[in-house]
Amino acid sequence: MTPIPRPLVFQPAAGAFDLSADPAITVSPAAPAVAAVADFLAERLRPATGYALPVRPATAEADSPAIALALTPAGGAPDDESYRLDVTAAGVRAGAPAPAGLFYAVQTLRQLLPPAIESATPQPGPWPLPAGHISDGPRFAWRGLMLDVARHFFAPDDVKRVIDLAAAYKLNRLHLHLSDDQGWRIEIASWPDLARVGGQTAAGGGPGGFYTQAQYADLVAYAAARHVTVVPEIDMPGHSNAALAAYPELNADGQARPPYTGIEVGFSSLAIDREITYRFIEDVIGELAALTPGDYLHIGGDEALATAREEYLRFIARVEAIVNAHGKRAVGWEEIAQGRLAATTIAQHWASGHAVAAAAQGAKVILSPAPRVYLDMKYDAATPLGLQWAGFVPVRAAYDWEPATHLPGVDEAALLGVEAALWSETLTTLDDVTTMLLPRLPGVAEVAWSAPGRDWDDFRRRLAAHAPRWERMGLAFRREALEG
Ligand code: IFG
Repeated sequence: MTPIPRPLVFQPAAGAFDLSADPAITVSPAAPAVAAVADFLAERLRPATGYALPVRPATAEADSPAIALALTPAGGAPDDESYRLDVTAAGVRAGAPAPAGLFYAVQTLRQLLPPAIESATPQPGPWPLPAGHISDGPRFAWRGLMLDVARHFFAPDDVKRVIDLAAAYKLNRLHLHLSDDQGWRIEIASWPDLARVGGQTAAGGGPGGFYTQAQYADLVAYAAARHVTVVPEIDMPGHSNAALAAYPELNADGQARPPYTGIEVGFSSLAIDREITYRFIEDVIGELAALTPGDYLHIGGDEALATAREEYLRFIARVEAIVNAHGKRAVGWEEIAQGRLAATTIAQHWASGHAVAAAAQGAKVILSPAPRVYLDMKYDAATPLGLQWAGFVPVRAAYDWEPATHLPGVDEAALLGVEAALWSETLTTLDDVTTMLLPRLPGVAEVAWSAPGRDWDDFRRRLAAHAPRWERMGLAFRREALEG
């Protein structure tokens, strides 16, 4: 069955390689980054098969059956995510110019095996890997998922399950929406009440929570081991009530705001005209940049309805400069394109109509069109969870659209890629999260990875075959949506 995302070139052949040969997983070179992919593969295959699948350096021996992972050709660009995968009755060979490509070859291998391979306990098998040739690589460099951990907080282990799922479908960005009106979710040492006070509650009034810096760093490392870059977002100047509740001095009137547990938007603003606000931002961005190896810091900028336009533009320009001073590229919701952006700044399109202005000034754009990839939208009227302000988003809506022509005035050259967004006003558990992500996220992943000219009927058949995989992974999903 052709994998999801569909590979660039997929040439099945007769026969299969059977894992019962208990092959070694060989690496060349025996470099840590290659061994890490081999270990990841071994950890995926050992539980269900019970096979040893030892990882060892490749040797000249051609006789032993092996799953060979090799960095070839040498000297490839480090951000090259392409790979080749060849399966014959004698063995498996994966080659890629950089470790990410080998990681993606492994994600494809998982899907070529029966769904039972995703079981955490020994299964009877057999474990045939169908023979064939694949050469593959992504269309877009930015293939993302945003998780809103501010409206409701999700524990680190839940976020790790989301990272596992995103990586399995070759997504490479996890945008964490860390602050909003209802919660501040990351410990900032120099402003301790942000987490201590701002992290105490959530939408609906339930318990909040926050990531210590150690937990955030652990999530960043966990994501990096799966070739996912974490993009942290501190939303400002709006969507900031949690910070305004923690520190009176951040409010224009010097009065701390009460914690907010509703789901309205657009009523909050940092005090644009107070210098303390920019010391606050400098400290927050400084600590977050130090914890974030990725090149990007997201400054939010959406729905700043309580901020005067001129003040908003001055604010965004100052915050962008602070981000750049810390060696990072600024990302912002598309409203930031009302002002002049730095050449490296990225605008994220959602629904507020500024992406054309961003592209017109030469900024790069990430597409997150709400009617397509806001996966907090209900699938249909019968969906218990989610919102519907952007309309229903059935599986086909998330899949059957073309980024290059989606926004007239924003052509492919301006696009960095595509990002699904999962806002959590109505989501409180990991099951809630995965029920909204599955089965729609694989469709968005294919939009972001695969070549133009995709076909819904073909995809729909491939997608149905993934439900047994999600079951074996222990993930809740909306089965009804597969019939849609
Ligand atoms: N829009 C708001 C989000 C969230 C969303 C829910 C953006 C950029 C509606 N801003 O999307 O905070 O409330 O679907």
